[in-house]
Amino acid sequence: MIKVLSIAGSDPSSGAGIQADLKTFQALGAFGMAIPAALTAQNSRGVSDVYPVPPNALSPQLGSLLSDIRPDAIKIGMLLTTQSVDTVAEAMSRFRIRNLIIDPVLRSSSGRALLQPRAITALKNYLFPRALIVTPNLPEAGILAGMSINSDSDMDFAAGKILDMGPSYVLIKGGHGSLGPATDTLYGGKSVLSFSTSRRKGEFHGTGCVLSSAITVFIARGLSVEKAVENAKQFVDRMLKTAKATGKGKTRYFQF
Ligand code: PXL
Repeated sequence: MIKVLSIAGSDPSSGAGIQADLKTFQALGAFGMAIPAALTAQNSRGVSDVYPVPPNALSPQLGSLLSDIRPDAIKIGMLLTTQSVDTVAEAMSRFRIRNLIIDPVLRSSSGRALLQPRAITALKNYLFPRALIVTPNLPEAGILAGMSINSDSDMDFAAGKILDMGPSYVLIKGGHGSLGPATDTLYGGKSVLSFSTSRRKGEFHGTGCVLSSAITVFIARGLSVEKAVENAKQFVDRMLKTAKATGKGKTRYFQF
């Protein structure tokens, strides 16, 4: 049995966040677990509010679970506050977690801050050094590296800056680019690897959550980072084909 844990935000509409992570874990045959580290109010039209989970509610969830069950890999998503970043980092250190996949969620598609600006430094300083992979999209990579990314060489430079923060690998997701195929670029291995799938028209909810959760399952199974990313990217591409508008908004949700 492969056991995986998501520590991330709650999306009641369940296209993103811990709910989407659990669906992904289930779809890929793993035993999924989830700890909400932040809450959102949202639907298919976007995020209308965010609420922190205070450290005195987050820390015992981590301590109780991790002192009993050891996940084969852990995914971290939306954390919202510096306090959540610190609390999660402390637990990752205390339980010596190694297969750590971090999706550095900064904003929702609708533009809401999902990580407070002052928490970005804590994420970089206390969690990135423990990460096997971090998976920013292009705008997130620019913010993390403190630069604007307008070319492939900018992206290479930003990836170098993020790798200097301590993760073994960084996967920069190009889906937010405007032209050509959806290409994700993996840095940190012997060579830079690109993974391309055809660009699907429309707006999709939770793509980054599902990708990072799928990577987490494949890492938990013992695959190399390169193979885990390739398999996860193929999984997301398959899910994109059957995604459907689910509420009144036009964003499409994966149908597991
Ligand atoms: O897709 C980013 C994301 C991650 N986690 C939660 C979210 C969102 C986007 O809305 O709500 C909980």
